[in-house]
Amino acid sequence: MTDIPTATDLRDRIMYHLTHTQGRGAEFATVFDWRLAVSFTIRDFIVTPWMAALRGPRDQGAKRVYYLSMEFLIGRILEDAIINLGLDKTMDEALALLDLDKQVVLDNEPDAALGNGGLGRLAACFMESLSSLRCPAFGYGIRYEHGLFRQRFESGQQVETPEDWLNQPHPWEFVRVDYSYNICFKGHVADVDGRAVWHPSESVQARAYDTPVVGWQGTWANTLRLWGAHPTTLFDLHRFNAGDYTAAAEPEALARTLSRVLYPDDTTDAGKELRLKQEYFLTSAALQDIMRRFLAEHGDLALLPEKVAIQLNDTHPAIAGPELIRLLMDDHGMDFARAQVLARGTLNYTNHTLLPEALERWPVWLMERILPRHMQIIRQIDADHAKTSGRPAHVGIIRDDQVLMGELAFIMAGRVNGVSALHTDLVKSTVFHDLHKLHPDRIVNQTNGVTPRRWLRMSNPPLTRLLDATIGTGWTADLDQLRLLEPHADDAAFRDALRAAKRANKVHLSNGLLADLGVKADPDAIFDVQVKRMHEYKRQLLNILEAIALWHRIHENPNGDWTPRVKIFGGKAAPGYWLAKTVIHLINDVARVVNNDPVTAKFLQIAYPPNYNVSMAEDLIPAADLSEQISTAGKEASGTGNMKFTMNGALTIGTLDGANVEIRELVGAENFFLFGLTAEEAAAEAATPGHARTAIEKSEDMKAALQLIAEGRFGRPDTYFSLLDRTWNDDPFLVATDFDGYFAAQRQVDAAYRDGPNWDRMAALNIARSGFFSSDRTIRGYMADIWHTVPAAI
Ligand code: NBG
Repeated sequence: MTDIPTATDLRDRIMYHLTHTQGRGAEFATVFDWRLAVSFTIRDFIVTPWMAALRGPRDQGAKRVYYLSMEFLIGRILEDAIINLGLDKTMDEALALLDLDKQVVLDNEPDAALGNGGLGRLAACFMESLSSLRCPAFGYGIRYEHGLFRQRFESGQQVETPEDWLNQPHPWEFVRVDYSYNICFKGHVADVDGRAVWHPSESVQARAYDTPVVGWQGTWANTLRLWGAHPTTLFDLHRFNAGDYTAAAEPEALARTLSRVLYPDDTTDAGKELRLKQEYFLTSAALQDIMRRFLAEHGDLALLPEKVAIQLNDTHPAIAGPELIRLLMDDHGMDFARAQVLARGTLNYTNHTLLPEALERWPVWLMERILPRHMQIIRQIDADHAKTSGRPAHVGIIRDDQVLMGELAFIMAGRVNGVSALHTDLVKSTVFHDLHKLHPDRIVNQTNGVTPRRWLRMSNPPLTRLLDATIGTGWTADLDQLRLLEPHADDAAFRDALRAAKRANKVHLSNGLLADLGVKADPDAIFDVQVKRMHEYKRQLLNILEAIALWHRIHENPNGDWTPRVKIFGGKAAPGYWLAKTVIHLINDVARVVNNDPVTAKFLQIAYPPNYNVSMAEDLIPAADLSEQISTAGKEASGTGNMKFTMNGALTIGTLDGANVEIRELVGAENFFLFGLTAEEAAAEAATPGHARTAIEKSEDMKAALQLIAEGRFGRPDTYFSLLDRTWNDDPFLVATDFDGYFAAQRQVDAAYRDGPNWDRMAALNIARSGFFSSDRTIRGYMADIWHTVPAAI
């Protein structure tokens, strides 16, 4: 930023917005009024770089990147913007002049929870890095009125309530009534002189709501454009005048449902007509907007691949292939072959999961009904691919009367990428094995990353102060500079300072856990954290069974030399995912018993704060000593929480899965607690009949833990009957086989933690070697290998 204001300037600007934008006098202002006044003040500083970021690429005819995603898990915006603009110190002073408590103001902002988990949070980190790197880009998503549900626990069980972030004015967005597009559904396709003409029978209007995303140092801000659904027909005045108010508002209500709620599941095919409509709504609005801008700037459609790079975040926007072809053919009179070449030169697809239930497929009859013209084009793409690639019959896009969205995305993409080295290898050898053989150059890897501005500088002030003082501030924009810390790992004074920083975060968290949950977390105990969506493959069950087995062992030897530990869980289960909800119930049941057990209380505490979200992650991760990354090998595509923990100085206990593999390689095997089967071994084991029973019979600890649950020591046994039955007889995610290895690795953690200086040394080396996991590195990779773009000039 060029003109840095003084604190009194800032104070005056805040007062101006309080009075003139909020229309409040200071004596009546609520925290909400102050937060909006502060937000508008900060927003003013973003507008100038934002305008420049829109004008510059237009004037220079530069290539733009378009990131299409059904999810952007943004969290709070205000503090991130303050820090990226370099206004943190000045703002502290300004708020002090106004006698305002900064934390109270920041905490007033609701999380923008427009995502489920890793995929959505990755999109948000990418938006920040795109701006920090000055890569001209737009993010396109949906402006859900209700983000991810809120989670409460009632008698230990998850209860969902609607999230309501737009129930109050959202100060960061600008509505663009002039950027509206009709999105059509259903109807029929007529043949007019050999050309297809779609006569849709339904339509809604997509309206743009723009949020600028400012990058580090405030020189650039790209646009996150979220689409809200509005009716295309006005409400029925006749019916209204006749007193039928409900019927009069029907078109409005119908349209609104399209952007009403985020589907609360990122790993199963929702199989719902509304979901397909949402995906098309986003994709069509984005592509119409991209085409409008492109034509205004360039005119010549042949330039499309040179000026436009579109990234499909998973298969959710995979209808983009047929939609772009449709626009080029039906609106611009292009023939199919040429349209397909241009589309393929423009589109790219990121795969985020190998779980079969998460690979989207739509029944042909549904696709035909909702998008009849697109179904025609899909058949054309498939037939053309069969002809040109000589593919075997079983590799088609349409199989068993279903449209396979992964295959469609792959065939329509210039580049397909996985999200970690291991995942990309598995993408090649499993889901897209046949397509990879036909197109051996198409799949590339781009290991995920996270933005160090939010996940270090903003969320971990004690560590940030230590880093700044030790190696300067350059790491913020160039995370590889963390390497400069390495020599300090052997310096006792540095290690003590690192321990003090971690302890400050732990004390802060501990106070919160006591106030909110009544859990007494001793800041000198190991803070052992597993936070992520609740899913069987992520194996929260393994973690809680280990806690039970440990509790049991402490009881056998209550005077033993146990290393105190606080286990912290956080995460939501999809509302219909019964097994995941049972595990939540179990964790809460176990916590209640263990935390109140006078024999074990000083050694083991379990905390499960409800409603895990981005803001909670910002509190938990900096306070963690131990990061639980214990998925069944081969199942977690990458993980991104694992990276956040590492750069905040937590050590990992984990399997060789996703990006854990790369984390371990970089931080060094001696600074990582490894256990468990490899992906290859896990696949073989899962196919072995009776594997779970065999493993349980061999493990005294696991058997004891299961026995205690079955006896009803934590809650009514019938609650857990199915869970136990599945664990003994099925156990597809190999909790039993990996149990003993996990238990042993945890005892290594105990021993390592008791040697404080060595633990701190390992933590320092984890931080020093985590630079690779910046999303700046990831975005540079996409720019070089996939989008072929360069940063804008200053
Ligand atoms: C998730 C994977 C994670 C990965 C994120 C971001 C989906 C479908 N996939 O392992 O499970 O880190 O994507 O790539 O949400």
